[in-house]
Amino acid sequence: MFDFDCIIIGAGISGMYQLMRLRELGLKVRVFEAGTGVGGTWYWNRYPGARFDSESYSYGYSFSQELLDEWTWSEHFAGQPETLRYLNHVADRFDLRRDIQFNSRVSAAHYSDATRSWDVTLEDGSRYSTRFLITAIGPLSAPTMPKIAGVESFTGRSFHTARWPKDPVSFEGKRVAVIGTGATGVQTIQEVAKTVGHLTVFQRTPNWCAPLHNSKITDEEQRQIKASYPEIFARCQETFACFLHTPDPRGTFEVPEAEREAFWEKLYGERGFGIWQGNFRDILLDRKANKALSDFVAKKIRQRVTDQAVAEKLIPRNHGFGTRRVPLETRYYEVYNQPNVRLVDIKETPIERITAGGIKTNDAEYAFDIIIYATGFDAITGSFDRIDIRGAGGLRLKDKWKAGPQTYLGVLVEDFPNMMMLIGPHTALGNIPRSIEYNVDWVTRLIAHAQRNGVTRLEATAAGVKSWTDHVKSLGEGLLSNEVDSWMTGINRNVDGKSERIVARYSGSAPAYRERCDRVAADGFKELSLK
Ligand code: NA7
Repeated sequence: MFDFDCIIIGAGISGMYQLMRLRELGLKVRVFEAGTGVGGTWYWNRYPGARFDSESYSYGYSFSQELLDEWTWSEHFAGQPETLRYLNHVADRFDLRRDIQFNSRVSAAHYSDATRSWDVTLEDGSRYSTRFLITAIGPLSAPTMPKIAGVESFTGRSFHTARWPKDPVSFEGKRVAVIGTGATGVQTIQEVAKTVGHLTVFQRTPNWCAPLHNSKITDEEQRQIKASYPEIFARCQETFACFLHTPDPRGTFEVPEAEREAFWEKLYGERGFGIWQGNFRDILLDRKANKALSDFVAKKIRQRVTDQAVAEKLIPRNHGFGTRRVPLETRYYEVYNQPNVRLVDIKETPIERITAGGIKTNDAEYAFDIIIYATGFDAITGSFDRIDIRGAGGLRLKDKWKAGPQTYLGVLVEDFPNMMMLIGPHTALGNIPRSIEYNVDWVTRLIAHAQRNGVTRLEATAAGVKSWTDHVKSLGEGLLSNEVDSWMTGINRNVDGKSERIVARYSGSAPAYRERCDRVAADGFKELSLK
């Protein structure tokens, strides 16, 4: 009756796994993917230095023991090329490509109540009907260029980090500019600095960065990792945000000062997100605790940067440690000790325009061969906004979410029947593949339930959406991160209408999220409207 039982938009980590699970139900599924290959985030973000900040062995898929046994991560935090190879391996191993249509960007999806189905249109005008629609479009997939005059006039080469070319770009002997110092900018800067002729970093807001401490996985470590996958994933299931790290139960000031400093020293010297996710339980809630930790990290920055005027510029003043996403780095601060690297604070000297030859601030004109825009994404809702999604009665999702997203469990939206979102707004982010696997399994259970019971129209109720949205908002209260502008609070001043903070993500614990969703499923999805 329809072209497909289910259309999935996106062949990243979530779309690939969802395809596998729906095949098991015997459904006819098609994945539409804008890129020429699988991998989503890891397909698009091939900028120099792109790398995991979560331990590789906690990040890969956990659903297949054979896959775990046969894949060998080479580093504690794998670089993008290795991750993309991994995802291609998964696609081959599970024969996924036969149901994925590449080079196919979805431009519109309209629901029809008469047929209880979705009409999906691709950019080339082709159209397909489907009972169910699943968005697997990621929270960070709509890159944004800065609103700066003259971007088009630059005659050298320029790239947004999330649209990096497949062919290598050489920086040798080149004058390179990087705009943006988020997690992406930091990774890019430290890599480009290794070979560049001269590098200029344009920083608007410094971020609190911490050392990644990456290394190759030794044979002995490899043996241990492979033998302990069940424990690794069990641990991820227990922790707050599915990382290997989880908050220390002590409050910052319950611990004597010397011990506190020693604990922070230890965390600063350890791999990964421990200093952010494995710190005292109150560092992201208590202003004084947060200030004490921020002072500790500021001291580290001052120690690592030779020129103290530059160090002061690299220390954030408008937010505390961990209240924005913490970029993990490898000799990032030392980059600024190189004679061929310059930091321009554009709060002091704003960029006026991009010129044919470079960048003009209000006090100087800089010449460049290459400009790199590490300016981030229209996060969380941006990837939805770019598709003309219309639900029952022609209601636009963009209008529905004008004042911020409203969802049921982050998966369903009232008035948008038969549409399910993977890692949509109001879901747990954290160690994303762990959240993805849960999300996909839950959606699969819902579709199986619909199949078994002859349900052809499933929808969140108004009460269900209100209760979940209120819950998500209340969880965000008191969090210092919700008092700060960042992509996590929905701010992107390069996009019209995105300058007011919203509560866009679920900030409770992942175990609590799963418990809530499990209850709904165990209860036969009675909280939904099923017809
Ligand atoms: P982010 O974290 O949103 O960072 C974007 C950076 O670009 C940030 O430093 C911005 O400064 C800067 N930016 C954005 N627009 C401008 C303009 N117009 N002028 C100057 N500077 C600008 O994106 P990332 O890609 O680094 O990271 C996103 C997530 O991907 C990351 O958290 C990981 O989870 C993976 P601002 O801070 O707004 O002043």
